Amino acid sequence: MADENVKATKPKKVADPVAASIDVGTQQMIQRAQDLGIDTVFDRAVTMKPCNIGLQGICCKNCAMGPCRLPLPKGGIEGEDTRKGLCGATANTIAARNFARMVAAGTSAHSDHGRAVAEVFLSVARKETEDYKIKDVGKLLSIAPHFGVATTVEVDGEIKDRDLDEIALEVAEIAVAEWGKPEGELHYLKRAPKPTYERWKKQGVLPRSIDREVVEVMHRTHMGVDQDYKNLVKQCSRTSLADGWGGSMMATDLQDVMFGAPSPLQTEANMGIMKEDHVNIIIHGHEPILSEMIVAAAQSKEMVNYAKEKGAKGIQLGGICCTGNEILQRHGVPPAGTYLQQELAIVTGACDAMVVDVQCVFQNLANVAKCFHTKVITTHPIARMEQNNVLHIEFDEHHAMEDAKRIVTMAIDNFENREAEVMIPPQKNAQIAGFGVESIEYHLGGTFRGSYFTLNDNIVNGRIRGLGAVVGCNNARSQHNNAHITLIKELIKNDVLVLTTGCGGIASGMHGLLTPETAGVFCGPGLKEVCETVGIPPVLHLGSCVDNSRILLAATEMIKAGGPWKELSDIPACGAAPEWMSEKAIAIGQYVVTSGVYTIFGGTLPVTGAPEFAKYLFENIADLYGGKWAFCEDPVEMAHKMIEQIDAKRKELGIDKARERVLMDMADRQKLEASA
Ligand code: BF8
Repeated sequence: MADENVKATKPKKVADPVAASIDVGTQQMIQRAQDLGIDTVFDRAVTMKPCNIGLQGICCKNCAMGPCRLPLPKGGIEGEDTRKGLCGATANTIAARNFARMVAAGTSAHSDHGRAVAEVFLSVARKETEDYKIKDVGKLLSIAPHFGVATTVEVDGEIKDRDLDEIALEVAEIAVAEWGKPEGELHYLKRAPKPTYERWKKQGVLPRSIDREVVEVMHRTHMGVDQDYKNLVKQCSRTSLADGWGGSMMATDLQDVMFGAPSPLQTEANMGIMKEDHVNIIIHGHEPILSEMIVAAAQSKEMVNYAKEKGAKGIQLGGICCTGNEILQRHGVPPAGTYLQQELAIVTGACDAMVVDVQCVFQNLANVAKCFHTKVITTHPIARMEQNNVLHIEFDEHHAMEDAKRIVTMAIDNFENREAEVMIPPQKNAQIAGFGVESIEYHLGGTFRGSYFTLNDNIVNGRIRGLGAVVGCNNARSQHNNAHITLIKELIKNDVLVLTTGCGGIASGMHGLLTPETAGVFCGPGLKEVCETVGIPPVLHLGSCVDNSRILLAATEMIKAGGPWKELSDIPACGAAPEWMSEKAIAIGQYVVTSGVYTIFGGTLPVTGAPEFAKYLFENIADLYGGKWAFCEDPVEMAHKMIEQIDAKRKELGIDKARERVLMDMADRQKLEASA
């Protein structure tokens, strides 16, 4: 009896806030939640251990004879790997199937987002909506030829510009068809450098249509279909290309057409952007179709005046996750935090409404909101929540502004209902965001030259050692933001220019790495010189996760501008997702590898339980595409693995000596001059 009492009063295990995040504001809010008896993802990560077999990718639950679990013995396997499921599926098959399903899910998420954007664009082109317009005509004209749509027409022997409405309609119809066309291949694949495209063709991985590749993954991974891990990986490549060079790329482009291509702008990042005396609306999710309208509604005089009538000084918008990145890039709306801070934004007690659409949204938001006055509003027909305190206001592009105003009004009306003491952690940092293919060209190429020549030149001459794309999520299994920031600092210290997207971008902003001044503090001498000369940060934020397509196209522009590289796999560049958690990250990793780039993930990778399959991804796949997967837990070691790859590429290109010259100090140079 006495023992039972002891059990009943045993304190609940909770996270150590300092061990959970490197951000002081986040630590404060974790502590506050714990003081109020509210559990957050950080606490749940302490109390719930992950399944070790699933973690290694070797649990098969694709039929009702299973789940079959094939644990890898502690000391590994010597000789033949005889592990098999009831049907005989090997560890390789099981891990490859699971991996393929992650690629399919990630591709679906990005591409369904892209489809929604394409459909809204079709409504615009058909003039069925007043609320969305073509904002960036230049972008439309630049992408039209990639869909095979002419932008000029010959009339009586004279070349004339085609009617814009006609171009828009053709582009929209062809774009929408990319998801389900019965034959052919995706139009955008030919945007890749020719040798890269030819490799894909030779390997038979040119995606036909987006939906088809995803369906084929689901078929091939059904019980008793594809039982050759190499053949499954081939379909992973084809499907992931349908994401990176398909759904994601079209999402980015058509969003730019409707909402404008981003250009660099200054703002702030972290929860400290919320204001006690303002109505705070946090926009969370991924599709900017909704968030664009909320921004417009919240900035309207009518809504601002209404907020003032209700006793607030104004309306403060903040973003979480990638929809936050979308409105950051185009409007300078500051991010309130990364993926792991979504619950904490409510814990401030100052969040009057959290408006969500799709992807990366915790169901626990509803539970946290029950402890405060916050209204959680779901807006997407495919993403609702079962809890009864969640409101659902379905957003429809045909009356988008009306819906957005309804949501903003609801948030304003809720301002006076704040009950708990408001506690907004003051931490925030200034940042420059809004980079893209066009703005990198402008900043590094100059207005006259307008090309990637300067970037190429600085890589060839060694001031910039290479490029590192540091992208992706946070993961509550590791210290929030630590791996992102440690990795990025180590890369820029070693003269690697960093491109970032997703929550990696938000983390960089939160920790002050997105300012030009960062160069003087953290960069190696070569990168510092370039950044200070052209006035850019050493870490360039390129947007949301679908905007990884901007990184692919920036690399393609480098090839077009001329240089020692002919295809993507020649460029001294690497990709990394040090804190990944989402299936979308696996899809991204696979298309980056298939595009020819060394890609390293941190945390865990669900392939390690099948050593032969893992070896295929870590080594052999490079023979097919030039890129390969890697895995490393420690962010400093990860940086050095990337640098090693970058240096190896420099050597292959014969530009390794140039860098040695750049790194000579003044005394070395004088010695050299004296001896000459
Ligand atoms: O698409 S980086 S946690 S928000 S999945 Fe999600 Fe990962 Fe953040 Fe953006 Ni991308």
